[in-house]
Amino acid sequence: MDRKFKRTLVTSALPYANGPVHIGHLAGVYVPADIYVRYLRLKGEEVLFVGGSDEHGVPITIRARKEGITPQDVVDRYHSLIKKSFEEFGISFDIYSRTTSETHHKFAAEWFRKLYDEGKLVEETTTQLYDEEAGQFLADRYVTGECPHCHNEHAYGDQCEKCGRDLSPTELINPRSTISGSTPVMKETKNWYLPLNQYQDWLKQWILEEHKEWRPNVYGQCKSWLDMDLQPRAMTRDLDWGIPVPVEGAEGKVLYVWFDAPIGYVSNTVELCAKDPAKWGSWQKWWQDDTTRLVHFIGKDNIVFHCLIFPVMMKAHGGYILPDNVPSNEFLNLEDDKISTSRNWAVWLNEYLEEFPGKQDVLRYVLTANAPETKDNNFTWKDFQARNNNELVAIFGNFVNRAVVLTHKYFEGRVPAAGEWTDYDRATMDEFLGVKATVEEYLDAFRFRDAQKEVMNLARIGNKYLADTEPWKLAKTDMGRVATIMNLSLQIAANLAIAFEPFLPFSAARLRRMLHMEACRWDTLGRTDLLAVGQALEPAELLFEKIEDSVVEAQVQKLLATKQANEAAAQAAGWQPEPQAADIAFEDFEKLDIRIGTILEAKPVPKTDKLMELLVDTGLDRRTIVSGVAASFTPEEMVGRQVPVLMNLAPRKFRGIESRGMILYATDAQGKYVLTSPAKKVPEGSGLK
Ligand code: B3M
Ligand code: ZN
Repeated sequence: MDRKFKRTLVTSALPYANGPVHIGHLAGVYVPADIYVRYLRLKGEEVLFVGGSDEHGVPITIRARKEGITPQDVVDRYHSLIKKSFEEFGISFDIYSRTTSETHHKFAAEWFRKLYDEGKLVEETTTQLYDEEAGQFLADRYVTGECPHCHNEHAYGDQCEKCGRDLSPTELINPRSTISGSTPVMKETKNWYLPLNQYQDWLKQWILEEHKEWRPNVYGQCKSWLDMDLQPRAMTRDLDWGIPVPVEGAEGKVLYVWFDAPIGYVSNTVELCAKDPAKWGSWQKWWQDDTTRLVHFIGKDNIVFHCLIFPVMMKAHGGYILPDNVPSNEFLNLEDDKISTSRNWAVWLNEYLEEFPGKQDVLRYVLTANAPETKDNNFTWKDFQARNNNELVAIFGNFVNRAVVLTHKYFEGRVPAAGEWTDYDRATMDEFLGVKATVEEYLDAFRFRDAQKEVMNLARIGNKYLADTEPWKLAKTDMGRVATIMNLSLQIAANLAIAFEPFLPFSAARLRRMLHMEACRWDTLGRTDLLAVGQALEPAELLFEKIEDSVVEAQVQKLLATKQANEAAAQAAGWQPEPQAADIAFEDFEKLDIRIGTILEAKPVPKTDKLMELLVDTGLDRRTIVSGVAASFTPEEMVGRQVPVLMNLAPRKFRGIESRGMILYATDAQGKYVLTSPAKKVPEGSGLK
């Protein structure tokens, strides 16, 4: 750590309490943050890891309205679900609180009030869409209408989901309120703005000059914002869910969610320090003392808020330290497709644990191995399986297992004393020593995937050492040599228990129990005396188990089903009925003889994939009808059904089969046929009138 710093404060983005968390969240923010704080703690540094749920904002109110419950119900449900998921995955927050807490409401309101009193906010009146029936201004998502670009009728006030363009609610053609369905009117409203423009030069100096070391994606995004003229941004909203604006005449207004959410990092610290001041000291020590180093872990869509807006809020308030770094990740895709909550295209953490109980570390490992650190990355179930089977099982797990099993076999489960090292032993240990420095270098630079790869290399070194020295062959002739090999192998295993702790905390803890290691300190990494001679080991236990093809195949099938459901829904949304046909005379209608018949037999016509040969009881006769529906139904679905038959269609031949008449079906949005039957059974041959 840089000398001027004495401690590190790590924050990770506060997820919206609007749905469960998925692998994208974990990969982008929480696993890297957790690796980092575990590493610092292992080094004995003073560190505080703050998390919490973001419980305000419009999407929460929309979900509540949709489900007919209150926003408080929504956030209560998801806050506990999210908190539980994080605990289960070993994300080791020192505090995980929520922005609906009393402490937070008070703290955020005071912050706003201070800026207001000191004239640091700009008051402005604008006209916005207003729902007169509901008596409420409409946030962007509360307005729908026709997209001016692609003419999708269901575009939202901020975005058209069909063509993907950003919109403003006033651009919509025929805007409608989603609350009452009425047409909104334009109405004046007063809000308070943070004049980002006044801080532009300061931001340029601070980021573009003084933080060139930030990740290129973060620095680049900041630069593109700062190359444009920053605009004042409204810090209040006309909404009834959030923290009331603490100013006279601001009834019905709340703080903008992005004003209060980052303050949540501070108020959660306030809450923790009040709870246990002996352990944590004052919250000011963490936020207002420039010997504290602040690091924000976030996803790339949060960069502007953490690098520009929150720093301006802190600067305007005064007294606060600024982030030293903002390691932000790109996005993780799932099976080559963007993760999406609304399309249910995700692996939800709670579901994962139901299907892979006890396999938290496997997911942590795979997500770090594919961490989207410099570009968007992809999660696939095949890769998940391969990394588990070929790396965790075959390298790390296998090595540890062999080391412990052989020690039980030859030395009654006690660490044997090493004799003289050979050159090969020495070369192995030298290779091993280099790993520590490399892992540290990567972790200090927030390069977690490279760091984890190095640690896995350590296990590889151990595995190779055992394979090359083959102690099981020496056991008959040279037990002295076997003792040395097993001693060194166990020391390598003990090193792995330390080095993997930030990445795979559950497996590392199990390994430490197996080896009876009490201490786990980073600075002992690389030593070959971590386990004392004579120390007893627990019986060997497998750290990882193979994942079979059928298991990942089931996951792929589950996603496939989601995809099909999504496609069907999308087609249904875009489906348009055919325009009405030209008028016909009643006499023309009377010419059609349509009756109900029962399908007696059905069989596909050989060498076609479309045609089905049906035998139908029409009441007048039993006749053959050929129908082009083989892609829509199986014979079993058809036999026994009553269907409308157009009786007097002139006979036609299909593949040599004479078809007399035609069966009538409905079609769904995908163009598939749907059987249509009378609501109750009727006699065969009864006419449709
Ligand atoms: N709630 C946004 C997000 O999940 C958000 C982060 C707040 S961090 C202060 O993208
Ligand atoms: Zn559009």
